[in-house]
Amino acid sequence: MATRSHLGRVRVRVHDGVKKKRWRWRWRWRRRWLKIEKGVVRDGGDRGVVTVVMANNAAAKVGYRQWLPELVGMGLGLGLGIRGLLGNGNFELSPNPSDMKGTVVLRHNALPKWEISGLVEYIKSGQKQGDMLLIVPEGAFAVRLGNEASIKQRVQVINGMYYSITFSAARTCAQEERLNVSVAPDSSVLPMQTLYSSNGWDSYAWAFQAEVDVAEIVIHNPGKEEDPACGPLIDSVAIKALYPPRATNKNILKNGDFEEGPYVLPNTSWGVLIPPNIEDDHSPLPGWKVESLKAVKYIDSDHFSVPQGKRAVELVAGKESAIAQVARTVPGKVYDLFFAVGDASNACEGSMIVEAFAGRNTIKVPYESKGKGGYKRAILRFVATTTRTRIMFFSTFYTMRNDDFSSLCGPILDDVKLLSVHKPRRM
Ligand SMILES: [Ca+2]
Ligand SMILES: [Ca+2]
Repeated sequence: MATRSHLGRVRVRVHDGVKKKRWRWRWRWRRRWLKIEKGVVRDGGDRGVVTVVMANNAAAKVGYRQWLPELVGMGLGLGLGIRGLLGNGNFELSPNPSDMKGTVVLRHNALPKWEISGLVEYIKSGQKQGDMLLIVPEGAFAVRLGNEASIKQRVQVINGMYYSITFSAARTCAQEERLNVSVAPDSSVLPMQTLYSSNGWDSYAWAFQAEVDVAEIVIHNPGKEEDPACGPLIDSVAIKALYPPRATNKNILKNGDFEEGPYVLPNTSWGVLIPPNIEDDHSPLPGWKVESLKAVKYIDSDHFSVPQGKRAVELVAGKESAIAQVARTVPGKVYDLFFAVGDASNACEGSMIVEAFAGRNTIKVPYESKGKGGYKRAILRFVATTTRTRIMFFSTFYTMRNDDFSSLCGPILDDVKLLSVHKPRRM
C-alpha cells in the first residue's frame, strides 16, 4: 500500500552534459505536495528523456511528460514502473486440495492471489484431455476458463497512467474462442481464432489507462460451448507500465522503433500478439494501431532477430495484418519515410513484400528471406497533401514457417522514421 512514510525530501540533480544543477524539489501532483527520497535526475542524452536514479539505485528512463507520475509512484513506494507477472500470475501457487474437486477449483478465493467465478479448472502440465496432452508454457500449472468463467486480480496502479497486460492463452478445442479482458471501464474481446505458434499457445497484449488507484483486472471467457471442457487455458498474466512516446524533431512518428510496448514474457519464444482495432490511445503498442482483421506480432531480440534496438513487429497475417499511425504533416512539404524490413530468424522463408503507404503514396519493398535473420532499409519520399497523413504497412503475402506449416509468420518491420526534407534533391 502507498504510505506517506516513504516520503522524504527530494534532492534532484540535473546533468545537462556540461553544467550540473542541484536543488531540492517537491512535487505537486494531483493537488497535493509530495516529497520524495533523494534522487538523481540525469539527462539521458536523448531529447525529452531523463534517467531518474533514486536512493535505492532503482532507475527508469521516462519521457519528461511522464517522469512526474513516475517519480510520484516511486515516492509512494510503488516501485519503478511496474512490470512483470501479477501475483501468482503463472499460477504456480496451487489451491488447497480440499478446495478442489478433480481439476475444478471450488471456492472463489481458493486460487492464491486471484478471485475466480464460474467453472475454473486448475490444470497440470501433461494432463490428458481426450487424445490431447495439455502443455503449460510456464512452470507446471495453468488455469482453464470454462463457459462464462473469469479470474480477477486487483493491482495497485497510478491513476492516469497507461498499462499493458500480457497473458498467454491456448485453445483446447477446435472452436473459435474469445476472451474478454477488462479493467473497468475499458474492455475488449480478443479473438483467438488463428493459430500463430506451433504448440498452441500464443501471448496477447491489451492496454488500459488507469482511472482509479487500484485496477481490477478481469479475464473472462464469454463462451457458451456445449462441452464445458472446451474453454481456453490461461497462464503467465503480466503487467507493464507504458510510457507513450511523443513525436520529436528526429522523428515525426511516435514509437517508430517499437521499443515501447507490452511486456514480453521472458520464458516464451513466440512473441506477443497486438490485437486489431484497439483505439490508438489504448494501444499496447503506443502510437500504433493495428487496423486490419488480424493481429501483428511484437517480437524481442532475446528470442528473434531484430534490426534495431530490442523490439520490432512481425507482420504475421498478410494483408490482414496492417499497422498504422497518423502523422501531422504540412501540405506541400516533402517527407521521407524511412524503415527497415527483414526477417525474425524464425524459419520464415521465402519471397516477401512489405507495402508502405503515406497517404496515397506507396512503395513495395521486396525482401528475400532465408529465415535466418537480416534486414534491408527502404525510403518512401512523398509530398504531403493534408495536415494528417496516414502511414501504414502490411505484408503482401501470407507466409508459413518452413519447420511448421501451421504457424503464420511474415516480414518484420522496425526503425520507422518520418522526417520532412528541407531541401529535397532529385532522387
Ligand atoms: Ca504456469
Ligand atoms: Ca526496434
